Amino acid sequence: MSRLAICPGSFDPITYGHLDIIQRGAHIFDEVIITVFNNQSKSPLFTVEERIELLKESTNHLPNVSIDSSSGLLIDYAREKKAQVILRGLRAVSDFEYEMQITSMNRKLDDHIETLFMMTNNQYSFLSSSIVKEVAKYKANVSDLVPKPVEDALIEKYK
Ligand code: COD
Repeated sequence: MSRLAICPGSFDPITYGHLDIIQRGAHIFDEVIITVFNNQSKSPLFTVEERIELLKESTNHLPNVSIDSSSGLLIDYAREKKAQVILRGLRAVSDFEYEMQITSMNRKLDDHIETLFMMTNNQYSFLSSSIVKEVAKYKANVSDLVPKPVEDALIEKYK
């Protein structure tokens, strides 16, 4: 049976931390779908369409990875796609409480879909989309934090 993982997130924008999790997931699963959701508690810099485009440009070297978006519940989306796994990254203890909350709720809604966590690579443990946007806003160099298309898009946004 073919193994499908959903990698959900805001991806506003994708960073090398996200990409690391996606690449490692792509080695384990037959197929990975990166799904952009609008996290209600965040006000995004990039539109969903822009985030999708940046994700496509940053993952076009990964043949078993595709990009999608959804405005519904993650668990409904995963069920509809017949995914076995929801793949998430964990950076630090500070991520844990939030992740535990949404994982517990998702399991209550559907206990057949497993949430799998991957520890971040040490070099990206400090990295978040918010920090990248903060740094880019003040025109500092973000080339070692995000893929090139994202770097260009950030420069354009904050021109
Ligand atoms: N290293 C490793 N992993 C990282 C790094 C890094 N440097 N940075 C981020 N990540 C991981 C995150 O831990 C996460 O797993 C993934 O990458 C995406 O991160 P973000 O920040 O882009 O995405 P989030 O956390 O804002 O995504 C939240 C969701 C959109 C998944 C959530 O809000 C959701 O499920 N929304 C849909 C509605 C729903 O079902 N809500 C839950 C009801 S219980």
